[in-house]
Amino acid sequence: VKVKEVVLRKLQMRLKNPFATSFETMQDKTFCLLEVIDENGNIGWGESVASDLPLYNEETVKTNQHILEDLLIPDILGQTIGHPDEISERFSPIRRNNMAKATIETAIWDLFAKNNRMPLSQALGGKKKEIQVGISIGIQDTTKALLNQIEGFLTQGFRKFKIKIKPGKDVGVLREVREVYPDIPMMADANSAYTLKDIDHLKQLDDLNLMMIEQPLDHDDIVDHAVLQKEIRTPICLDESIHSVKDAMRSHSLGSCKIINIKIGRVGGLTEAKKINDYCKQVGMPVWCGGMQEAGVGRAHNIAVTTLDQFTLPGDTAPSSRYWDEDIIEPEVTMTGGIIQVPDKPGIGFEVNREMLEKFAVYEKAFKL
Ligand code: OSB
Ligand code: MG
Repeated sequence: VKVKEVVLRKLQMRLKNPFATSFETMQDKTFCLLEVIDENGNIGWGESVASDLPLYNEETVKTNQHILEDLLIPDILGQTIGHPDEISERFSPIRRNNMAKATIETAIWDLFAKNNRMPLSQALGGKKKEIQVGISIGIQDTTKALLNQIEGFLTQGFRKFKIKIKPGKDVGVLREVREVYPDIPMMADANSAYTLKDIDHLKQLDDLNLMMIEQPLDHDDIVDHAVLQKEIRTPICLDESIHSVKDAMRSHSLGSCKIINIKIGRVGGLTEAKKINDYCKQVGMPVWCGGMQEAGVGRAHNIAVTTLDQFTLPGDTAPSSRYWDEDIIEPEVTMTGGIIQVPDKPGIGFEVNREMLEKFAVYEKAFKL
């Protein structure tokens, strides 16, 4: 792959409904979308999962723009890249900024797969032809509203129900849901809303037959999580705390979690995601693909990575209609009975709809040799 031109766009899209977590309520989403063009005129796409405010991690749309425009784009422009696995090594002197790095890295994976006329899933070594899909449900004002949401998503066939929680909207709410739905595959995501002072409170989750609790403690912690995991039976799944395969190794040896949520952006790209897949397979730790309310390009990369063999649990890869009236890709991602078919076209397997780019772009800058 020889990189001839890169176009950075910022897109602003309105979510169908506001989405509430323990750290924010999001209605409008701004994100960076990267188009990487090679000497043959092939195009690769990458979508950043950073948003306006640094509330999930430290990155934002503006820090992405800085890192991409001033450092990463100039670094790859004009370069010939033999294999996308080289990119993460190449970017490693720059600390963190994993979401910015993943934006380019994923675009180059797409380009690499297209140049080799193979689906991205296959280029990554993924074998699944279809993937199981779960749904992430934001914090609702009332339990009745939550039950209504679950009912609708059950009808659509989702295979895992992840319910966002925070102090005051946790054990009681989940208990009511369990009474109505004794058997659904259910889990909770706290997005770091608790501390070790809440151990006795969190122990009550053990009666609810949850698949896991995601990131109950600090975003940067793997020590307290190990303490908590010894006290509760419910498996802990780490999200925010895992940025690399080394973090996965350390968390495994400390006993900080039993499951890992892999987000391509958070770990700096597909090569690192693959490494985590391979390590977790070795030690028997299940993984699944997390979501960041991506538009179609990000979701397409998520579908591809989910085809790797250790992604044994349904991911947060709900179809386009979950968040968007109009998505930026064609065809939209669709789901039947909780299953998404993995595309068999080259690269991410979806086309970007240029009309939608026109409609949603609030910024565009081209970088040429
Ligand atoms: O913690 O997984 C999370 C969305 C924004 C930030 C963090 C998270 C989430 C989700 C949404 O849970 C999952 C999805 O994309 O549907
Ligand atoms: Mg999470």
